[in-house]
Amino acid sequence: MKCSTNPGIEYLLNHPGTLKVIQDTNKETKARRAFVPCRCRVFSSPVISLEEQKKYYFHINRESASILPHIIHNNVQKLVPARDDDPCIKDIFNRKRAIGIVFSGGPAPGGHNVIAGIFDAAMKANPESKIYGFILGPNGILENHHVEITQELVDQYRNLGGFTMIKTGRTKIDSQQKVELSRQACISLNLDSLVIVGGDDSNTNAAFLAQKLKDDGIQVIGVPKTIDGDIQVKDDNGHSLCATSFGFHSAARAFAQNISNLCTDASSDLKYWHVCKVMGRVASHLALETALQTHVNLTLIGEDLADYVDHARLTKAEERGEVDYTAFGITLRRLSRLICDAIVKRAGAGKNYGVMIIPEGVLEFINEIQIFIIKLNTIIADYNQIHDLDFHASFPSLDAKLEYLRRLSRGITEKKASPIWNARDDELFNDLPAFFQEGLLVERDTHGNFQFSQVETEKIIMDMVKDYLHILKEKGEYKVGIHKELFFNAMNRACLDADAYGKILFRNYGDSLYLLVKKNIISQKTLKKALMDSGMINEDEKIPDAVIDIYKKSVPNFKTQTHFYGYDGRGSNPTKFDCNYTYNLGLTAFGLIASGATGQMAAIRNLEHDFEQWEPIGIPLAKLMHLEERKGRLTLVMEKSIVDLQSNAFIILKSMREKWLAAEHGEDHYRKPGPVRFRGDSEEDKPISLVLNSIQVPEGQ
Ligand code: FBP
Repeated sequence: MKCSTNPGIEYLLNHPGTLKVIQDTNKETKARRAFVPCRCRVFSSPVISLEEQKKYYFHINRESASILPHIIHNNVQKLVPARDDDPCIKDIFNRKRAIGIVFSGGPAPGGHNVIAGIFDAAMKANPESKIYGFILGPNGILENHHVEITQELVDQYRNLGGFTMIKTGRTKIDSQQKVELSRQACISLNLDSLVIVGGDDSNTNAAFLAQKLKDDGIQVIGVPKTIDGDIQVKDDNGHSLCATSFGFHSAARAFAQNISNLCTDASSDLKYWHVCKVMGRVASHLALETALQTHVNLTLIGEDLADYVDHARLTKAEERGEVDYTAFGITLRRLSRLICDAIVKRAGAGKNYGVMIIPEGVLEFINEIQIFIIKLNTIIADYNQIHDLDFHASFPSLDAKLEYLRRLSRGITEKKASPIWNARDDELFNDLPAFFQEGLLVERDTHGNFQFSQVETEKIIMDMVKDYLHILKEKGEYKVGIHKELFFNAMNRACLDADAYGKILFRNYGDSLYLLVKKNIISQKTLKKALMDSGMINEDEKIPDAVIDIYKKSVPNFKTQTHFYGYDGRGSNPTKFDCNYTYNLGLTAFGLIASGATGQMAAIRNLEHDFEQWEPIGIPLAKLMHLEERKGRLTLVMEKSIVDLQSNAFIILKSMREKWLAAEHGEDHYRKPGPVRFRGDSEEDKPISLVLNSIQVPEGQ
C-alpha cells in the first residue's frame, strides 16, 4: 500500500540499512541463544544416582511431620555418577518420561534455562520423553492449559530473561479441590513428574503436592526462584546448601547499573537526592547487594532497622529507674530522623545531593506498620472467611473500608468490639495520609501476603523526611556548607573584610574547610540583625550583595527524584552466573527425577565458590517448613531467609556507611558496576554478598 503523506516510505522500509536495524532479533539475542552454559562435572556422566547426605541435619517441625509424612524423612541428596555396571539403574534412568514444568510467582532472569536444562537432560536420557509447560503458572495446571516443549521452543529462549515461553502466575494450590484438579491434569498427561519453579510459597506448594501425589507415583521437585534472594538454605549446623535463589544476581546487577548512573548524574549537577526503592517483598537482600555494587550514600536495610535501639531514650529511662521498651525497634518518625541526619551531614560538607536506597519491604520492619499489616491481614482474611465474600469487592472505596474498620472498633459489625481493631488502632490509622491508608488496605496476594510493591513506601518516608528537614531548616540546623575558598574569593572581589564577616556569619569559622552559617541566621532579616548587632552595618544600610549571595548559597533546597527498581530488573536478561546456575538447576531437577526423588528442591551447593566446586543436590522441602501467620492464621510454609546482621556482607556495608555517606570534602565513593555482561570477562562473576559471606574469618580475628 502506498502512503501518500510519506512518499519515500516504501523505499525506506525496504532499504537494507533499515531492515538490518529494525528486525526483532539482534546480535546480542543471537549470541545468547547460541551460548552453551557450563555443566557441573557430574553431568558428564551418562547416568546419575543419588547419595544420601546424612551429615546435614534439620530439626523436624512437628506440624510438618504430621502434614507431610511421605516426604518428611527425606535427606539431602547429592547427585553422583552412577555405577555403570548396573544395567537396571541405567534402564530406569533412561526410561521414557513425561515431565510437567510450571513457573510460579514473579518472573526471575534464568527461568528459561531451567527448562532448557531439564529438556536437554531428558532428551539425552531418552529422546522419546515428553516435556510439557503449564501456561500462566499454577492456574495452567488447574485448567490443564499446557504446551509441549519442543527443541525449537527451547532454542528460541535459551539464556534469555523473563518467563515468556510459558508465562507465570500467582495462583495458589491451596484447597482439596485444587489439589484434585492438579492431580487430574498430571494423570491426563501421564506425567511421571512435575517441576515447580518458584519462591518460598511455590516451593511450599511443591511440598504439599509431592505429599499428595506420592501414591499416584508422580514425583514433584521444586526449583529455587526469586529475585528477592530470600531462598537461602543452611542446615541446623550452619552448613550452606543453597546460597541464593536464581535471578537475584541478574536483578541486582540491573538495578545497580541504573542506580550507579544516577550517582553519576547526582554528582554532576548537585541538585537532587535520588531516592531509589528497590524490590524485595520483605527481605533486604537486593538493597544490600545493590549498595555493595554501587556504594550509594545511604542504604536502609529493613532487618537492621528492626534492631534499632534508641540509646538516649533508654538512658533517660534508666536514670528514672525504668526500662523504656518503646526505645527498641524503629518507628516511622525515628527512621525519618535517621535519614535527615545523613542529609544534613552531607549538606554541611557542601553536598546537598546524593543517592539513597530504600528496600521495598522496609515497612515490614517498622513497629507500628508491622502491627497494622498483621491486624489488617487478619481482619481481611476473617471477613472473607466468615462472610464468604471478598472484602475488597464489598468495600471498594477507601471510605467504605474505613467505615468498616470504624464499625469494627465500636463493635457494630460483629456485635462486640473487635479484639484486633480497637478505638486506639482506629485513631492511629486515621492519622495516616489517605494514600498510605489505601496502601495498607491493598488486596493481599493469593498467598495472603501484603503487596509491598503496591505501596509508595518511598513517598511515605520522604514526606516525613521533608517535614522534618523543614523544621531543621527553621532551627538553623540544616545548612549547606560554604567552601572557605568560595567565601574568601567572594569577599575579596567585593573588597570586604573576610575575617570580620566570617566570624559573624559562621559557627565554625577558622576550623573547617566548609563553613556553616550560624543557627540563628535563618533569613535575610536575621542576617541583617546579626550584622547590626556586631556593628558591621547600620539599620539604614543594605547588606552587601556578596554577603547576601553567600547566605543564599547556604540555604538548602531539598529536591528529590524518586525511582522504583523492580519490574525492570526482574525482566532483565540473566547474567552469566544466572545462565550457568539455572541451566545446572534444570539438569539437577532432571537428575533428581530420573533417580526417583520427590519432595526435594533442586539446588547447587558451593555457589559462592568457583564453578569447579559447584555441587548439584536435592534439599528436603518438608524439613524447610515452619509455621507462619498467613491470612490471619498460622500456616505451614517454607521459611524465608532475611538479611543476617552477623553476615560478612552486612558487616562490611555497616562499616563502610560513613565512608560512602562521604559527608566530607572530596569526591563520593561511587562504584560503577556497568551493564549485565554476557560476553567478555567480568571481574565480578557472582553476587558480591555471596563472595563476602564465603570468606572465613579465623577465630580470634
Ligand atoms: P516472587 O517471590 O514470586 O519471585 O516475586 C518477588 C517479587 O518480585 C517481589 O520482589 C515483589 O514485591 C513482588 O514480586 C511483586 O509482585 P507482583 O508481580 O505481583 O506485582
